[in-house]
Amino acid sequence: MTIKNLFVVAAFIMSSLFGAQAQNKKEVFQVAGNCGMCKGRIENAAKEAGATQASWDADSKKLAVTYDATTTSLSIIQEQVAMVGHDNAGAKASDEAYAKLHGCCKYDRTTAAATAVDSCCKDGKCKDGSCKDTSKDCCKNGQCGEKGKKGKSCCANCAKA
Ligand SMILES: [Cu+2]
Repeated sequence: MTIKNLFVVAAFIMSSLFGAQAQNKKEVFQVAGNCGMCKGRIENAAKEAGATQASWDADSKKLAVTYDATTTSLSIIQEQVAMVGHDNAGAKASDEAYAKLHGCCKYDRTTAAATAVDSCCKDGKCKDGSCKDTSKDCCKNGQCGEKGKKGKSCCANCAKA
């Protein structure tokens, strides 16, 4: 092996080690909420979860996020938005988180629920295989656990277990 070849090999190894490219993705999804306070809370939560841009529209109830798919995911963002009290297309807020919302932010959950789906499971599988919320007993180590049952709030489609 010549010195030149050695350099080529070394350069290839370096680029595969450090060459992880940002993968910017843009997604728009429904998030329940009412007012300007909701807007701030929703957008902050999305950014906390790694979104580089987040913009929620109070009229359409749509949240547009931009994020780097190598550092976060849509489901992580949706879980974080639910964590601060806002039901959304990918995750449902806990009753506790909803109860903590300011009075003007308490959106109508009966209609909002129609747009929200179960937070961890789709078609009997944890979304993206990346469900980290082990407090939900249908999810264990990123998969629907043996307790996953139809009727669990997080796992309505998780019928097999
Ligand atoms: Cu509000």
